[in-house]
Order: sequence, then structure tokens, then C-alpha cells
Amino acid sequence: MPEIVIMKEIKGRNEEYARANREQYSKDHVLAVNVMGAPGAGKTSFLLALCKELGSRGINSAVIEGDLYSAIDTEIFVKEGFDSLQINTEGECHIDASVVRQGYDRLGFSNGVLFIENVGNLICPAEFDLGEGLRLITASVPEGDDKPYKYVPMYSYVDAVVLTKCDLKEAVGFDTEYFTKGLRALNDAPVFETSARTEGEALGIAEVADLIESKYRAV
Ligand SMILES: Nc1nc2c(ncn2[C@@H]2O[C@H](COP(=O)(O)OP(=O)(O)O)[C@@H](O)[C@H]2O)c(=O)[nH]1
Ligand SMILES: [Mg+2]
Ligand SMILES: [Zn+2]
Repeated sequence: MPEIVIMKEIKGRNEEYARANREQYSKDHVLAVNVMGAPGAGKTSFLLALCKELGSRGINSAVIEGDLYSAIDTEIFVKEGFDSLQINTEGECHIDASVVRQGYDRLGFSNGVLFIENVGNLICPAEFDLGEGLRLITASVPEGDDKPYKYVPMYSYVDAVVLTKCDLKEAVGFDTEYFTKGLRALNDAPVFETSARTEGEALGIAEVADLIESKYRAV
């Protein structure tokens, strides 16, 4: 059974915890990546493929998982040999910098990339800085191409957009141009087209790994 940290009410201000986290990641030579997206967007599937790709490049990854309940996602990473720890919010719809710090201290990770899979939610995770060095959103094509027009705070907040489940693009009629137009009104974040469900190698993961690797090398 993986270790589970239960989130309690926030003590003190989130920004102070976020600042302290940022300092600690820097000392530990860690690039922290806050991965946000809707429930079922493919965050875990994408992260597993990405962690494996980074591993093949000699870069260590660890994953902190945020969910209301269960340790299902953490078990996936532990089974694959990655350091992983579960946060359960028990009802709260985001994780905060304070609970991430508790998880991070228990993980004891350094010299690598720490992925923080946020609670599936396109709204309030954009209000809680976790001290990360990079913010990603996984946007799955079945969610629809209009989401940047509707979830403006989230699509303004992120540094990069990972389109997931691109194998379903034609089936769901996803218009990448329309999606990107909405995004560009808010943000110049790069857009990566990926799929974790293609025959053989996952699609587009190497390109995201290039971005992560360059950010990590600059930590
Ligand atoms: N077709 C397709 N399905 C995917 C892909 N990635 C994930 N899924 C499926 O989408 C569902 C949710 O994936 P998961 O990674 O658990 O999403 P999360 O809730 O955002 O972490 C699962 O049934 C996955 O098998 C993909 O690239 N293509
Ligand atoms: Mg997940
Ligand atoms: Zn919330």
C-alpha cells in the first residue's frame, strides 16, 4: 500500500508555502511540474509515458498524486519503479502548497523532475501556486475544442498545453485551429499533440520530454 498524506485545512498563506517550496526545489536540484486537467483527461497515462521517456534519457522522475480518495494512480507509478506518494484531499477540489510540501518531505526526492498530478479540475487549481517551475495542462480532445474560451483562468495560468488522446481527434471532430485561436487570445504557451494509445510508441511524448529536459537542465 503506498503512503498516503491526508490534506488538512490550510494553515497560513499558500503563497508563503509556495515560496518555501520553490526555494527547497532549487536547493535539491528539482524541477517541479504542476500537471492540471479535467478528470479523465489522461494525466496519469501521459505522465507514465513521459516518466519512462525521461528515464531513457537518464533523468529521474518522481510523482506526487492528488486525488480526493484512493491510491490507484500512485500504485501505477510504484509498480513501474518510480518514487510516488499519494495525497488524498477527502473532498477538497485542489491541492495546496502546504500538503505538497508534506508529501515532498516524505518522498525524500532530489536531482530530478517532480511531477505533481493535481486533482482533476479546470477551476481552482489555477488559484494555488505549489511552488512549481512549470505548469502543464493536459487537455483531452474529447473534452472539446472550446475549452480555452470557457476556462480562461486555467488556460491563462499554464506554461504549456498537452493535447491528449489525439488518436480520437477525427472521431470527436476536434478542431485544433479553433482551440489554438482561443488559447492564443490568452497565452503563447506551446501546444503538444500526444497520444498514449497508439500502436508501439506513444505519440508526441518525446517533444514534451525535450521541453522538460531543457527546463530541468536550467534548474
Ligand atoms: N484513446 C485514448 N485513451 C486514453 C489516452 N490516454 C488515456 N486514455 C484513457 O482515458 C482514461 C483516463 O486516463 P487517465 O490517465 O487515468 O486520466 P486522468 O484521470 O486524467 O489521470 C483511461 O481509460 C485511459 O486509458 C489516449 O491517449 N488515448
Ligand atoms: Mg490520474
Ligand atoms: Zn478547489
